[in-house]
Amino acid sequence: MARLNFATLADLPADVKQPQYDVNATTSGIVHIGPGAFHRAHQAVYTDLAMAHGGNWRIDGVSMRSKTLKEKLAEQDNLYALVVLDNEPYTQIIGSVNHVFVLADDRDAIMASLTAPTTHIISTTITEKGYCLDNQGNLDASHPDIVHDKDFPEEPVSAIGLIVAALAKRKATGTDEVTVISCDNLSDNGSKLGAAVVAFAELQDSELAAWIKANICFPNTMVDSITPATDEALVSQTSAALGVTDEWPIQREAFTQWVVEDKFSGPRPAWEKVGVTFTDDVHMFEKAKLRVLNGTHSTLAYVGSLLNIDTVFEAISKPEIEAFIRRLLTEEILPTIEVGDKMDLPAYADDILNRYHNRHIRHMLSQIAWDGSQKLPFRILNTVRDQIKTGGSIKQLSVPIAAWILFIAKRQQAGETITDPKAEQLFSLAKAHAGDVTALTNAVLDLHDVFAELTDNQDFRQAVHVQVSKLETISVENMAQQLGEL
Ligand code: CS2
Repeated sequence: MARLNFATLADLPADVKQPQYDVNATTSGIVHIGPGAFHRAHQAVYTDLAMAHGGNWRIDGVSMRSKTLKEKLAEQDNLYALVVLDNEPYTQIIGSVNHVFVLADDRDAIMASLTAPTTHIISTTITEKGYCLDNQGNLDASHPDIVHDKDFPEEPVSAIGLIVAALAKRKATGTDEVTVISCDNLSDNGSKLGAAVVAFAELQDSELAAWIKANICFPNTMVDSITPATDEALVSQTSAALGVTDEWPIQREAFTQWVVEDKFSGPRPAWEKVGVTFTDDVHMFEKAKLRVLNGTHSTLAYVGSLLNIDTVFEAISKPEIEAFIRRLLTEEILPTIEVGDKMDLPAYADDILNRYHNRHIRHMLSQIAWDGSQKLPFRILNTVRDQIKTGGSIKQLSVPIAAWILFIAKRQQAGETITDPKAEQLFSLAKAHAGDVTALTNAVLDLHDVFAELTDNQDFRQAVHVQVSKLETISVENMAQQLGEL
């Protein structure tokens, strides 16, 4: 079968949407660090649509480690299919990715792109762990990658180090019209990225740090679209439907949302013309999304794993689980989110649960379960803190924490792995306390770099222990009682 590329675009089925601009005649204007599935389903799609309104905004992707994306897309002119799986499915060819670089092999090309006067956006989807932050959300100067980049600033291995190296060169050449945009699921993502970049620059050159603070904007954003990982089934189904081979299509739900703080230090694509919301206050949107969607996602991931459930759809389709998620939202998550009259929060939560009921999407709980030590602080623990501050209940918020601890124990005892920067430490605790979940719970709650001051909060610790003892014996048969009692 022929390959998806510029030459075969004309042969695609008529109902496949295609770029509405001359892709070949358009050059790069964005460098994106971490061009994974979410980026290619979200920002790269908005940018593809925006280029129909003019401008040179194609994207040079920078893979910090994996070579796979570069290899697979290189064979197809960096084109790929976006497959929207919903009640009204469609397929759209995305042309916005211009180059894919790999840090280890393409440093010169990456730096040339980052510092080009025509590059006006540097964006990131590097996941929570990519920011190298401590438990207070500040740059962790002791992080191995940060230590390396301080010693070898010309050969950075962290996104923070790479951005600072690029900004240093842009300061020297006077090409300051660039905005750095975080597209990750952190609270105050742009502010945290900017502070980490300035803090790292300060370690080397206080004048550079001052210049960055004065000249470069780091807008906060909220990003949202459920994007399951690409699997072999998607590759074969998409290639069959297109009639040409696409080695790396992307699947996504129809819903997509991007809210961006209107704070730029240079030009940007006409994103407002394709549905992106620009506002002065992203905070409400990102708090609602992180806590309502990502908080319940992580809860489903760990509770579902204890019940041997594979997907979001299967988990939310169990009435006992949906009833628990609704109680968790109504009683302990929604009360922590101030929206005034700007948002109908209960309706927002209902919409998100309806999205979970999308039977066309196989969103693996095992994918959502990755990086719990990095995700739970933003998705659950900040909500716990707010509830404690107001004297609210944390009984049900303790469930995802308890389920995460049991998830670790279960995976370790089964000889399976977990994806988490702290996997080795977590597994060593699980091994040391095998068969003693009380001791394991105490050991995990003692992890100050995850729980910060909650480590010493006895009410929180007790609440987690209570849920551990209930969830330890949870099963599909008794989950109504175990979850209903919570
Ligand atoms: C998910 C997110 O994998 C996960 O942790 O919770 O990727 C989620 O699908 C997106 O934030 C939805 O916008």
